[in-house]
Amino acid sequence: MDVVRALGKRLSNWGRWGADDERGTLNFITADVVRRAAGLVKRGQVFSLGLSFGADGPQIGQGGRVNPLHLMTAIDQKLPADYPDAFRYADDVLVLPLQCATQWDSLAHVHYDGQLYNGFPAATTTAAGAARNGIDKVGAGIVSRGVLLDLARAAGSARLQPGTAISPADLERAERAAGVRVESGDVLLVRTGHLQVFKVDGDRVGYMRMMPGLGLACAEWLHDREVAAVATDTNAVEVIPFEDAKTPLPLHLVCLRDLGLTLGEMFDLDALADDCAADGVWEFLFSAPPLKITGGVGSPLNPLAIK
Ligand code: UVW
Repeated sequence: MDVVRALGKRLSNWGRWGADDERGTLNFITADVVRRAAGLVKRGQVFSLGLSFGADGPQIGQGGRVNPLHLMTAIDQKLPADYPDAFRYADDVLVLPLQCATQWDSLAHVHYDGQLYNGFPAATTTAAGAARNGIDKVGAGIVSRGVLLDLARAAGSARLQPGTAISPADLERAERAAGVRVESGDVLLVRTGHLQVFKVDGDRVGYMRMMPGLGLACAEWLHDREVAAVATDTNAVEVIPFEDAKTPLPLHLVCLRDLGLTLGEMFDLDALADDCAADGVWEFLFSAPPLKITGGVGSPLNPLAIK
């Protein structure tokens, strides 16, 4: 943990946007950034980057995370009131862990040494939810320029192998391959190809337990480039097994708690990557507003990329 503490202290954004800030690096998404992102829509083609929320999702029950339970509460119902007899309706209910499929981790998701991002006490998260840094605090986002870096393609492979730690040099190689540079306020999407372990192989355990991902050294790169949020096609953004077996989820700790950098997980980037490879354009308007779940530490999503 000493490495995490030292790096977190050096890269800390606490106080940068005021003592009450609960948005962290999303503050890099200025009105100018949004205006320029809107200008990237040329063909009007929309890509859904979300997995479906259903019983056949990727979860294996680890840590209490299960796939969604979808129940019908009304089928072919008619209202008892004085509606015309021909009117019928259906209703339903969904029970799900907020982290079960494509999602944002809010800044209340992880902490160490008793403090969340911006120094709020970890004890502000209770059975009632996150009073500080909850996902509801970023309801007006997250819309910006999206940049896709396809690390698998840049490495000349369909998928990076589980346990592959992505370095800043790897990110820059993918930038050069795409002819794009990640800039202040961007949402960075990193494709590893690992989602195919679930989607193509149907191997949920293989998908959820080990994965390629960002190494801890990428935290400084994300900080220097003023990335607003980062998302990948894996369950953890960062590499598992961890680079130091004694320090689990170090990138989560530094990014969420010290930088205030929102993390996105289980994004389906395959169709978008194919399109970007075909037209050579790796930037687009990106929109993935979280649900305003009061005190939520995450939110399920259907992110969109629009080219
Ligand atoms: C944890 O497992 C704590 O986090 P995540 O789902 O964000 O990888």
